Amino acid sequence: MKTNKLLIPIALILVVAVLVVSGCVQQQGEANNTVSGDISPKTVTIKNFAFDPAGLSIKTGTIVNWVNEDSAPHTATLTGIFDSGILNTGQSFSYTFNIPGTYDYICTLHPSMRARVIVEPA
Ligand SMILES: [Cu+2]
Repeated sequence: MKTNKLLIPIALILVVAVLVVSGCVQQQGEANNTVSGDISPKTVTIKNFAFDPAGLSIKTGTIVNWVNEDSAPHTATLTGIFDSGILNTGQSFSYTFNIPGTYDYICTLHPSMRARVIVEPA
């Protein structure tokens, strides 16, 4: 029967097509991992007596750079973890987050200034 002879090549084509499609899906997954693994430095601006952004999610190993663009002095402080000391206008401070967790920090000069960095596993 000619019909049965045709079935094998058709089945092979289908198998190859499935392999090609799954290969593409895998490549997309790798691309997404690259994006989610972004550890490029992040900036928190201090302005109008506030940290901006007040909530920042980053990957382990990311450097965060605080820049005081306010007219008043400020700090970025989490006691025992990091402390910028007093940052006058135009001054900045960097800290590298190497341990996953939630970091709630303040300005010691104005304790109502609060913000958070969430560090996710790399
Ligand atoms: Cu302050």
